[in-house]
Amino acid sequence: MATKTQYFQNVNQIKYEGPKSTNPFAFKYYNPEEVVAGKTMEELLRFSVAYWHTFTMDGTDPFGIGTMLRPWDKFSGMDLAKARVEAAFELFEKLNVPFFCFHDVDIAPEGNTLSETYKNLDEIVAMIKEYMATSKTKLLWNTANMFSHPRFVHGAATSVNADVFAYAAAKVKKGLEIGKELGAENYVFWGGREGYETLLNTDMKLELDNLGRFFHLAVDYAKEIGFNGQFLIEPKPKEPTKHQYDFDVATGMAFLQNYGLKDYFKFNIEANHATLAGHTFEHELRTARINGMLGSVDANQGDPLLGWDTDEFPTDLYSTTLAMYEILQNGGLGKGGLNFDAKVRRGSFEPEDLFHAHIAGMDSFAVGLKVAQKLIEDRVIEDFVEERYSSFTHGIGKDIVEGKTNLQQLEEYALQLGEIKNRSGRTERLKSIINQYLLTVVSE
Ligand code: XUL
Ligand code: CO
Repeated sequence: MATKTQYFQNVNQIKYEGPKSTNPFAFKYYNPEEVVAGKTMEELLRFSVAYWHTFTMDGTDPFGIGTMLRPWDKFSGMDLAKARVEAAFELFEKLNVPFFCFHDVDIAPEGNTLSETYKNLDEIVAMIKEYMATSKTKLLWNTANMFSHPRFVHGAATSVNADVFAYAAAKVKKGLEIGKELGAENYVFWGGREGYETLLNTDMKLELDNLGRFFHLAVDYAKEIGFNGQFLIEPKPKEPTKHQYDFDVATGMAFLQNYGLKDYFKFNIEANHATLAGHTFEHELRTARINGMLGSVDANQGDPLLGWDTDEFPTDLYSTTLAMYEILQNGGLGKGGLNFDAKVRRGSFEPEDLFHAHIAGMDSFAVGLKVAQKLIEDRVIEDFVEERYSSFTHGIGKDIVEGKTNLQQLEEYALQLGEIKNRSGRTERLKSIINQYLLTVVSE
């Protein structure tokens, strides 16, 4: 049997070696088999590699051309697409990740016609399926790229041009077929150009109605072909459009409710999109969680000094802790996972940087998981919050919560009140406790 081409010859299987290890190619905190909260880390964290950032992104930025050294770049066209599949499964296996994600255009080049594009996709999907048959790595989700090609200049489902709507629909139809073929756990919609530049040339109502129609068509087709993946909307407030319709979880929820779609969708929450919307990562996770709509996560982080979607690998332990707190309180992610929608910096251009980046991200979420679990086990936040809201468990508070009062009764109650006493929210105390837990878990 011919030996497989090795694209990452310098890197062997990445194993857990513990916090004292100085081996750059080892996990220090992510131990896939370790049981936390009754499940293994692998089952709870469900890590996923993003095909686009790891195998197709070349480091281009608005001021310069690509910098990435990728051994598969000696090929072009379909040969390049095939080499990327080989490289991808080598990396998945060496990192021991259970999932990956892709856009249609990441895995196969677009042809001159839609039929040619389909042909290319079919060939690569068959190859991926063959690799998946002997690999543990499954497809977390796939999606259609409906924002890069010039035809999507005015959007896809919200385009001014009905031909573009039809073309986008065809891409999603194909995407659902691919998702079914490869057993995808979810199907994602990120509305890259589903928004507007200026209201001066925009029929906002028609665009939103069309977006609602588009999602219904997808839901109907999924039912028709028996695709059982969870539909996910990935909110983002802006970039590339000035105003994106899926601004944040709350806006997305209102949209889904308006168009009768709420039962068919959950959210894929990306940390850097949350911060672009002026929220914290944990705010978006909480908003989705308390509404039963937390589906999956694009695990990355932004940079407050830059302010755009920098898609950095997540290394901020405070943020991974608060994120894992939400995820654990959600009872895990179900069909979702932690997808590293993250790219190595332009200066980190060597192939091995892809491993350093994923190891950093996986270790950071493993720490977050352990700290969050300990906080929950000790009921640090729960007890504090329960006590803080205790006025709603008896007397007038209980009546309010149970809907047993009205404005007149509340007025009578208020009139006989003396001086109202409030208690401290203890923000700083709570933050210092979180630091204590973080430092204890990390040094254990
Ligand atoms: C863009 C982004 C996308 C989606 C999938 O900001 O996050 O990569 O995750 O289209
Ligand atoms: Co994303």
